[in-house]
Order: sequence, then structure tokens, then C-alpha cells
Amino acid sequence: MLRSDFLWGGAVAANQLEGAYDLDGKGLSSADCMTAGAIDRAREYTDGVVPGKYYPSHNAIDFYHRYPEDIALFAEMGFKGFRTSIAWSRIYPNGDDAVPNEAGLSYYDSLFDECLKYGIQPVITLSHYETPYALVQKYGSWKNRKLIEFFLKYSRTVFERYREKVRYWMTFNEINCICMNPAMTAGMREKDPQLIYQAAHYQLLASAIVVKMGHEINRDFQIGMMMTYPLSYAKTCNPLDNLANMEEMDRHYYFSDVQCRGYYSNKAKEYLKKMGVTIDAELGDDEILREGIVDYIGFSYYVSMVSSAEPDARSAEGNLLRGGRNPYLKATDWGWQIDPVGLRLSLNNLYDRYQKPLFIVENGLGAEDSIEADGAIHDSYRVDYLRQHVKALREAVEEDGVEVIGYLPWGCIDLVSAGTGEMKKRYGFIHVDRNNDGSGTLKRRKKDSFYWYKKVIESNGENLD
Ligand code: BGP
Repeated sequence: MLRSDFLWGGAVAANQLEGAYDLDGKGLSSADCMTAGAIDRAREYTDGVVPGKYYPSHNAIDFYHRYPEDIALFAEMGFKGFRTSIAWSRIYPNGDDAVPNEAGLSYYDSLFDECLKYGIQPVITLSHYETPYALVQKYGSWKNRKLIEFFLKYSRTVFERYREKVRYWMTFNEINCICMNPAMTAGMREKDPQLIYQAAHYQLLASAIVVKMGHEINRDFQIGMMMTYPLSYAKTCNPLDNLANMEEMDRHYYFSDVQCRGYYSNKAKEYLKKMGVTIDAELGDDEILREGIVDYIGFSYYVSMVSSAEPDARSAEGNLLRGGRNPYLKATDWGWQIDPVGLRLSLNNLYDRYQKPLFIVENGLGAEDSIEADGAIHDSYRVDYLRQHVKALREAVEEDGVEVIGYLPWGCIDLVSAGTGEMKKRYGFIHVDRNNDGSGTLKRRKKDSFYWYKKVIESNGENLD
């Protein structure tokens, strides 16, 4: 049985659904400067907003104005938790402002109140793939140590303001993805490992300080890390493939080891040496990391990969992960390999390694949906995906004894894809009438998966039919 306070719900991120990118004093963010792409066309990172280009975050699904309707629908499904992020540039429009923007703060007050009205706990990511654009321009974003100071100021402001409204927090979304896409995740254009790992060090420090500070502000805060779990299998039983697989996983444990144990592992240090990277650390950094161990591990899980010692084509994908194809698995239309057993393995791996509560804060299937003449949306493919993953989650809890706080599938309402900027790659239980080019009425419609998930939540995961 899952625990009685299991947090069923869904997850989103501010820049992928709010829209209102320049309203009520909000500053531009790095995400506002990303154009729309497609499966075969990468998103562009422009210098500021270039007239004539299309930026999907600017209006997104207009959650900024429509949240009461959307949260009422989440409540109808029975949500207990709702993960979203705070747009940093709504609070500090330039990142280095002396005082916060009251309009931004009161927006999140109203949003969280609306959730709490239905007994839905907000689960808040402090930084989900957006940095105030002024910090990118003026300071070079996270490669500059000054960013720590700005992030702390912002975090303190929101911790104090929402002290009584939010209990579950996460610091950086998918912190391990900085290595794969520093532009999207951290607002940095450079691909140089020296700069990337230096920036990662600053994010790890910022996260650790924030954990400590949050506990001082409210002892009940639960502050987690957030990684994408990069489950990978060795391609064959050739020991060399297993070695390659271990190295692949270690690139990601680099981050979770620091956040869960409070120090860089020896392997992490060797890895840096191999890459010729020297972290510029200050006296006291080790202590900061030691004192900022997270309370839980939030992670996203969508796909699994295959690693091999052969430098063969890395043909399977996630939006940030790359690996080999697995002949035992099917993939989505976007090439993401579907592996529910992999979720059970991931939960076991993480729990064995850290013995910390786990929180699945993203999982789901991105697919195109079609609307029938009567307005229905029969998304049985999405129900199948989710059913198998919830089953795997239950097995991990009930048969393996793993401790799981909750399940918040991604994109509980259709939103802009982070990887491609498309709208047609839909994850939601709720359909939003908006197209890739920004056209559409924004009307919300319940899909078949909406009714299915309602039953799952009502039965605390027992009824998966
Ligand atoms: C994760 C991100 C999310 C989200 C999700 C789905 O990596 O944290 O922001 O978008 O993946 O990916 P996509 O939107 O590319 O389909």
C-alpha cells in the first residue's frame, strides 16, 4: 500500500505555461529568449527578444490568468500536490534589484491560496530552466559566483513570503542537465567543460546555502534536490560495456552525491582531472556543501538508455539525454524509449545509494492528441504509459520497500515543450486548444486520461483499470 498521505498530483514549470512574460513588472528571463523548434529543428537562443521571431513562453497557455479554472480541474481529479516553479524574474525582474516586485509576489500568493483552498499542496521549484535575462547579460549567468548572492536573496524573499503556504521546495530543476544543455538549463551559451563545471559548483553551493537557510526560516520545510534520473543499461555483458555504463551513470551521480552526501566523491574529482577541469573553490566551500544536504530527492524519469564501449551512434533520445537504442523497448513519436520497469530500477538505485525519501516529480508521455467530433480525446496511449509506471512505482514501494513521497506526472495540463518549444507534444490530462504557431482559443478539455487519473487518486493507486 502507498502511504495515506501520498502526494498524487501533477507538475509544470512557470515558463512553460504562465505566459504574461512582460506583465505586472516581470523581467525578461533566459527562457523568454528561446524560439520554438521541432523534433528536427533545435530551438534558438537569441540575444534578447528579436522582432519577427516566435517565442512560445511569451503567452504559453496563459495560466497566469486562467489558473483558477485550471486548479479547479486539478482539484476535480483529486490532486493532493501541484508542482510548479516561481519565475525568478517576476520577483526580481533584473535579478540584482534592491527590492522585490510586489506584483510578482502577490501573484504567487493568490496562486498558492487557490491551491490550498482545495487542499492541494504547492511543491515549488526555485529555478526551473530560467534565469533573469539581465543576469545573463550583465554577469554571464551562472559562470559568475555573484549569481549565488542573487539566488540567495531571491530564495530568502520567497521562503519568508510563503513560509506558511509552501512546505515542499526544490532548488534547481534537473541540476545534472547543465552538462548537456547549459544554455537551456543555466542561461550559458558556452560549452567549455571548465565553465560548465565551475557554474555547476556555484549552483551546488547556492543549493546548499538555500537548504540551510530554508530550515532556519521554517523547520518544517522539506527542501529537495531535483535531477533527471539517467537510467542506463550496458549494451551487452561485455565487461567493457558495463564499465562504460558505470561511467555514464557516474556523470550524473556527480551532482546527487554532492547534494545528498555533502561532498564531491573521489570519482567526481578524478573525472574533473581527466577533463582537465580545475574548480575554483573558496575556503569554506566544503563546509557549505556539508551543511546543505537535501531532505529528499526529487527526480524526473521518462526514458532509459543503453551505454556501450563502442563509440557507436547514440541514436535514442530524451530531450537532454542521449544513448543507444534498446531492442526490448518501444519509443514514443519523439524517440523517447518507454521503460516502466526502469522506473522501479531507478527508485531502487536511488534509495539504495542514499536512503532518502524519493519524490517522482516528472514522468509522462508526450504525444499528439486528436479531438473527436463530440469533443472527446481518447488518449489510451497516455493511460497505458502512466498505468505501467504507477504499477512499477507500487512494486518498488510494496515489494522493494522504497520510500516514495508522491507522484507528480509532468505537464498535467498541456504546455510548451521544453525540448522543442512545441505545443503539439502534449502530456496533459487536460487538453489546451493552442497550436505550435500560437493560434487557438486556449479552451480547456478533459481527456480520457483525466477520468482515469481521478480513479487512480481516489483509490490511492489501487485501481489502475
Ligand atoms: C524535463 C523538464 C521539463 C519538461 C520535461 C518534458 O526535462 O524538466 O521542463 O519539459 O522534461 O520534456 P519536453 O518538454 O522536452 O518534452
